[in-house]
This record gives sequence, structure tokens and C-alpha cells, in this order.
Amino acid sequence: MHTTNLYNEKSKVAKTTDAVFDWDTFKFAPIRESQVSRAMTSRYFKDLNKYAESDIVIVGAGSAGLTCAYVLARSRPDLKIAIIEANVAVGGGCFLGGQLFSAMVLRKPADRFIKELGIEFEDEGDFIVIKHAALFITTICSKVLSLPNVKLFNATAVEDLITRKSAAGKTRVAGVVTNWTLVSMHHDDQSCMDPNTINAKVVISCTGHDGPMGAFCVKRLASQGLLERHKMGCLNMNLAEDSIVKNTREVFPGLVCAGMELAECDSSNRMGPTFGAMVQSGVHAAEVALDIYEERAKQDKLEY
Ligand code: AHZ
Repeated sequence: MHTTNLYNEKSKVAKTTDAVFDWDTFKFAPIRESQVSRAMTSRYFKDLNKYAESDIVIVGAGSAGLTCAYVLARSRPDLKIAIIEANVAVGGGCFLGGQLFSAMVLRKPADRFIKELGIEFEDEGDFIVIKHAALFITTICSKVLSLPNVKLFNATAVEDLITRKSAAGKTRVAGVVTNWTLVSMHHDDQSCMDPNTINAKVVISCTGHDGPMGAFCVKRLASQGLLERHKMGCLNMNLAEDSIVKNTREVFPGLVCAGMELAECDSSNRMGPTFGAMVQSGVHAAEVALDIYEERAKQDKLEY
């Protein structure tokens, strides 16, 4: 059923939008509540079904995770990529610059990626400034979400990893264990709320430095003695950014680590509010993931 709303061409905003109507006679098209419920749930459960077998899972939708997702999904439109974000909102530490200020600083050569995204900035010589960090994160998020091979599951936490052992006895990461974040937060006061799972050939962890949820995959593997953990070093902008980008790698078979989570693996310095390393580490992580993908996919078939 269609509505017959009258377009108000005399409206003072008619030049900027077609969505101006005669408000006195205005009426929405009808809907039944169950239609809304089914429109949402049918799609969500279809996605859960589709992405239960993902090619690549990215954990954490901060600046490193979203950059990685954007580059990866565009380079390989044939791969199914799931992003798991514990918060309701994406962005991690990137809705603001430092100390709750708005502007976002990125050292060159990260300006190249920002240009590619079509985001305006001020050029200060060796670095650039975007007027609001939220402009970066919302722009890249909208670009990622419009890609057909990506699904973002937000308000969902990775609370464990799936592992497999090869015949030779080598362990590898083979997926993630998830739960609604609100459920994850209540394991101490409610009993046995079992999780869900996503199998993947490669997992890319971008969960930031240690905190209530941060550095999750590095901490989980370290807790099992599978990875050595060296806590994040003190702030040194010059050392920190190069180190994070250069050391972006597969830290454990099947697990690529990017962004500030790496500092919790390598004890590299933190950089504070300069974001070039998050962008470049995200790009590097996409490259590393594709370098190892075929090999890990082959293993995944064998080590069912
Ligand atoms: O909610 C977290 C955030 O959005 C999410 N996350 C953490 N643990 C998770 C889990 N399951 C699902 N178990 C999880 N999601 O991961 C995201 C991390 O974003 P971030 O902005 O914290 O990390 P980043 O590495 O992309 O960027 C770091 C930005 C920093 S911190 C820093 C410093 O402290 O010196 N400097 C910079 C530039």
C-alpha cells in the first residue's frame, strides 16, 4: 500500500531535500509490528547462518580493524569477512583524538589512505589533521558496511578462540567463540550461558591495548602458554608507530595481530593520540592475512 503524501515545493528546505511534505496531511505507510520484527530477525539469523563459516574474522572494529576490513574486503570480494565488535558502537578509541579532543592527527605517509577515502584534512607538513576523529571512523565504517562480502556483528564479544591441532601436534587458531557482550559480562553472576562459534581460516585480532576487553586474543593465547606476552611499553610516538606497523604479523598460526594489541605482544611503546600506525597496521594486516590465507585454508580442510 502506498501513501499519497503531498510534496511541499514551497518549503524553505525544498532545494536541499525531496523529503518535504505537507505536514498537516502527512501519513506513513502502514506497518504491523511483526513485520518489523521479522524484517530484522530474518536477516540477522540469515547472516548468522552464512557467517558461521567465515573465511576471515576480524576481532575489533577500531581504527586498525576497520582499515583492515576495508582493504581486505575490496582486495578479495570472494572472501566472506565477519567483523566482531564488543561495543554497540564501532570506533574503539577513535571517536575522539587524545584527552577527549576532537581532532585526529596522522603522521605521513598515512595521508595517502585518508586521501583515498576522500576525507578532507589540513596538511601540517609531516602530519595531517582531520577536524574530527569521528569523521574518519564513520566514513570508513560506512564504506566497509556497504561492501557485500562483509558483516559486522556488533554488541558481540569474542570470549574465546577455536583451536585445532595438526597431526604433527602444532596448534593453530581456527575461529572465534562469541557471545552477546551483555551476556559475556555476566558469566560471574549467571550460570552456564554457553557461547556461539564462528569457524574461520584466518582470524585478525585488532582489540587494542589491555583494558576490560582489550588485547583479548593475545591474552587468551598467553593464558594457555601458547604465546609469550610482553606488556605495552611507555609512550614514545616516534618508536611506537614504526614498530607497530613493521611488526604487524601472524603472531600465532592462524592469528594475525594488528593495531595496539600488538604492543601487548611485543612490549612496543604506545604512541598516544597519533593514528597513522593504526591505519598502516590495518593495511599491513590485510596483506599478511592474504599471504597466509591459502595455506591456512588448506589446513582447515585437512584438520576438520
Ligand atoms: O570494543 C573494542 C574496540 O572497539 C574491540 N574489542 C576489544 N576486545 C574485544 C573482544 N571482542 C570483540 N573480545 C573487542 N571486540 O576492539 C576495538 C579496539 O579498538 P581500539 O581503538 O582500542 O584499538 P586500535 O588498535 O584499533 O586503536 C588503538 C588506538 C590507540 S590506543 C593508543 C595509546 O593508548 O597510546 N594510541 C592509539 C592510536
